[in-house]
Amino acid sequence: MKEFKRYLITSALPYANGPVHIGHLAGVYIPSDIYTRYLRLRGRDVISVCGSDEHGVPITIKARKEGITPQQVVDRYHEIIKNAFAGLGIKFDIYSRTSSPTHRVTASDFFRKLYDEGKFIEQTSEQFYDEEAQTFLADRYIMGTCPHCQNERAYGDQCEKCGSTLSPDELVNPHSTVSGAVPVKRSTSHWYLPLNEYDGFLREWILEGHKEWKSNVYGQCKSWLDLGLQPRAVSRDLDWGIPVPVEGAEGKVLYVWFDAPIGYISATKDLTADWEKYWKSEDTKMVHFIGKDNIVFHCIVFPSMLKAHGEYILPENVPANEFLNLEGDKISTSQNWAVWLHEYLEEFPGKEDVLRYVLCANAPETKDNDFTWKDYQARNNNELVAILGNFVNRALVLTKKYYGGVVPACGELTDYDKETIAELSGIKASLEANIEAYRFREALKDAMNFARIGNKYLADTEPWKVVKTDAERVKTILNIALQITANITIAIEPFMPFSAEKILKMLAVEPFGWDNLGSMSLIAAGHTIGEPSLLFEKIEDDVIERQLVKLDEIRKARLAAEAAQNVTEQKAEISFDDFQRMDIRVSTILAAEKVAKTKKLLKLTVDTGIDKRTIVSGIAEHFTPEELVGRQVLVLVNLAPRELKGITSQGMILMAEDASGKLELLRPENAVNAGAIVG
Ligand code: B3M
Ligand code: ZN
Repeated sequence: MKEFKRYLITSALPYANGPVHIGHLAGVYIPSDIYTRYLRLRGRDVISVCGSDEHGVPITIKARKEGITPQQVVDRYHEIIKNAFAGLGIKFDIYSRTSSPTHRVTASDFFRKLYDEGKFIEQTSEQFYDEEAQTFLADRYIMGTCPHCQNERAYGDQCEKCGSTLSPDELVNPHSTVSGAVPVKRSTSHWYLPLNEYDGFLREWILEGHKEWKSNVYGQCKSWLDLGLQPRAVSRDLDWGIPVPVEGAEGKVLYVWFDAPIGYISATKDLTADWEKYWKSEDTKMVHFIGKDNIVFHCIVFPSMLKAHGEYILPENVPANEFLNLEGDKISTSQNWAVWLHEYLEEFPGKEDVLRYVLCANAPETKDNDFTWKDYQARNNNELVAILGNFVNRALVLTKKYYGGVVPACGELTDYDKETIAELSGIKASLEANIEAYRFREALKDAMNFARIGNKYLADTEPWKVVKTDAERVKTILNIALQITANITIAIEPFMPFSAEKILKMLAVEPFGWDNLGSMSLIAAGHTIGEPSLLFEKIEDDVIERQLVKLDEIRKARLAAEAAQNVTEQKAEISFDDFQRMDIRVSTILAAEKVAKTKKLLKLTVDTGIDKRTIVSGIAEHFTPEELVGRQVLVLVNLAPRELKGITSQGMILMAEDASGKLELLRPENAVNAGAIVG
């Protein structure tokens, strides 16, 4: 295997259109952080770069929705995301952003070099255009039915339901997500990277040269190549993004997937003046951590760009993960179905490592996985508290109790001691092999094995009993238990850095290097340890219950929103005369009171302009009498009178009700005289 001198770790740049959730963490950021921390511990030359992806349609859509500018959107989420990562101990050497000046120059220069060298083709084509909003409809600006799975809400670049990559032309019944309009075709010209010309290079580099890649990644690349690559547009007609650096390209910006991966280069430049040694030397091992929806961009598109550019290295590996679901449903930012990192950090202070542990233990490395709060609780209580926390606590508390915190000397070893030590010394190689092959779940099990074996060692040797009969023997037992505890601080650091630090403090020692892992002489006899405290605490049912209630409320809100979209079919046709026979007048509510012994009925006195009359209306559950008095409403005045609870109702108040039960009274936008005729 090739030996590399340095490592460049990249993690997918999160779109700054929303906060980061557990799906992002399990898929990308926890694995990349584990890998980077491991390399740092081993003393390797490693940098880890990330940053916000601040261009593209997801940002402009969010801005439109909230009535703010794209810049305000990215400023808000950049801060939230950056702080949340730091809060969970995800330690990048730089967390940059693609709206930075360095990035603008780097991405422009990259494009310009390829342009000058004739690496693009320019093509005019007919594209969907929204005449109402006066904008071309690329990517997420257009929605329609997925030709593969019939999902009616597939986007112009991707179907989120079945995961297929789409182009707007493939959508059935396309419509604009900006205005809802049915788009027309308009011609526009763009620059394309002819991916088809890179087919030979990609086949040799991936299919021949990287058979060791994860099978999900390799498989996706192979099927892309087998389907045949097409030229891919690298510009867009948008007003948010990096302007295409070519004369006559007004109104055109770089496609977000062209500029975003160049963000890895810009971030490195912002980190160090020595950036070229990471990007331009074959001695650098570059690894891209991403989720499975980004595979094509990192394995096919970006490498083709890098190849076309010619000065940069290619990734050595792209260990993409599958998806994490939440309580059985696909995580979705737009549907608010997620556990948000910034909220978790607020609600669970001090439990950063619990989330890191659970998301790694349950990471979707080979298939989609499910996060459930019950599993979170069980792993905390049965694994972190019962195994890791329990062992460390016993070793430290017993040392305090028997020796006032002074580490006892190790005496003669029994056969059982030797067996235990032999078992421990085998873990290091397995842990290394697993991390280096991106099998972090297995690696975490290895790390936890130190605690498992330690726990068993104390249970089998029973120092609390032996102390009454053989005080010398107990010194050896606790010396070994403390050496295991010291080993734990090394083994768990990549996974649970907060706990590793806590244990180091309790042991009152400085951090150890990776090479020390497996050593049984990490803590000298005579050293005085610090104060033991609990590493983890049990999570009670009510805490989990609260999270489930929170999710239940989100689920209900989503169902209501979906119901609201279910429009009832049009009624049978009527003639103009039928319509003319209805006399609808703007009326003012003069008085309102509840009808006794009913829940729904209100007795209203209204001024119809013609007369003052009584109307009984079933709106008591939606409005209080006080909020109605003085309001203008529309009344069907020539409806035959009806008797309701002994009151004669002379007309009907008009209102609108959606499928979710939301009800609104109709009224003129501005006040008019009572009696005004509607029609
Ligand atoms: N922002 C997409 C995503 O979050 C994208 C990644 C860019 S990596 C260069 O799925
Ligand atoms: Zn689909």
